Amino acid sequence: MTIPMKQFKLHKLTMRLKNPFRTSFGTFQEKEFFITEAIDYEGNRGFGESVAFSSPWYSEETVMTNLHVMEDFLIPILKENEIKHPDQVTELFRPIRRNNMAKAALEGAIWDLYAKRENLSLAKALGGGKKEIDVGISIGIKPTIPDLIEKIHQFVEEGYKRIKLKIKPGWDYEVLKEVRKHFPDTPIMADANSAYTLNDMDKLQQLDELNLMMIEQPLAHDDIVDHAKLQSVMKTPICLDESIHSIEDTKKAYELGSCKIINIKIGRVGGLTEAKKIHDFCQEKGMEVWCGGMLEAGVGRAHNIALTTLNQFVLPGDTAGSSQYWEKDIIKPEVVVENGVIDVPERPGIGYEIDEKAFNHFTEWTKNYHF
Ligand code: OSB
Ligand code: MG
Repeated sequence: MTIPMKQFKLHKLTMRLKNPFRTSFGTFQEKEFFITEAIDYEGNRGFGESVAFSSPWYSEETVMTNLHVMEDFLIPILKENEIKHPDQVTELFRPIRRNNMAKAALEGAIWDLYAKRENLSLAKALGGGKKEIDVGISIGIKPTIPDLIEKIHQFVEEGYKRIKLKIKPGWDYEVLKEVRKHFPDTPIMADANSAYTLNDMDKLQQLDELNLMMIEQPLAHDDIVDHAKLQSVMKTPICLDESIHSIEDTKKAYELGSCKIINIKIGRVGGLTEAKKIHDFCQEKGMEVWCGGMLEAGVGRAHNIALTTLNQFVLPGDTAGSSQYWEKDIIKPEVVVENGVIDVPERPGIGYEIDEKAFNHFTEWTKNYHF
């Protein structure tokens, strides 16, 4: 059995977040991205989403490098090779260095197409068993502490299972301390997006007082050595995000003791197959994982939900409901969170349909690649 691919499409979309999302490295509001579409001879359509941002702040990839790499290198590889199972795609793409978000965008569409052809939900195709998943929410840096407290109240009320707060030098210990006073028992974590160095050791160690679930990526985006030094003197678990691009990175971080928790993002690690490998390794070692977010539209959100059904995703992820981000999402139904839980769809593939009207509204152009 092969997956006989007739055509690939790249759809370029632009959507606008309801509210600006502020991190230590910059503020997001316009979101440009690609929806990838893999089509077979029977008319089945598999969808993926590219998660790179417009500027190379989070990682070196951008929307435009994704286009260049997909169009000039990755799609030609798919054209030349017969694919039996989506697991092969990672291997086929291996000669192309990094560019993991570009790879994941295409691999995701092939996984969805594969699952639809097999009449399986993407969650089942990946080996996931959960019927529902727990989710938290990530809150950006706010103008004032009262603004932040109000937001947290709202999300705790809505039932989100944990609150993640973005921090940076000048918006850290004092803010978190005040938040803790208002929410003594809420599961709270902090994400620094690489805003600190080992020179800030004292400041970071102070966070140990606040009973945080974890601190995400406090140090450099490409470091695993300094994180090990920091973890050895901190009680709060360190979670790595930016530093982990592969199963190899995961093994090294584990051996060095650079973190106790891993945030798995499908785009950052080059696709669902690699994400699953990281998951399996962490499960074997007893390291907890959760699924991160990249302010995705509905297709990317659906992929995150399917991945999170694997057992070692024991901590709530960042895949909040569609309506937290968008006036209108591109899928139907939209992703709905009730009491901090998403019901995993059982329909074939990603389990959500493209809302053609909304999709066309946000699509700037589409390119076709015939196989
Ligand atoms: O570090 O997880 C991150 C948003 C943009 C870039 C990086 C990150 C984030 C988030 C939000 O924390 C995740 C989401 O809600 O999709
Ligand atoms: Mg992060």
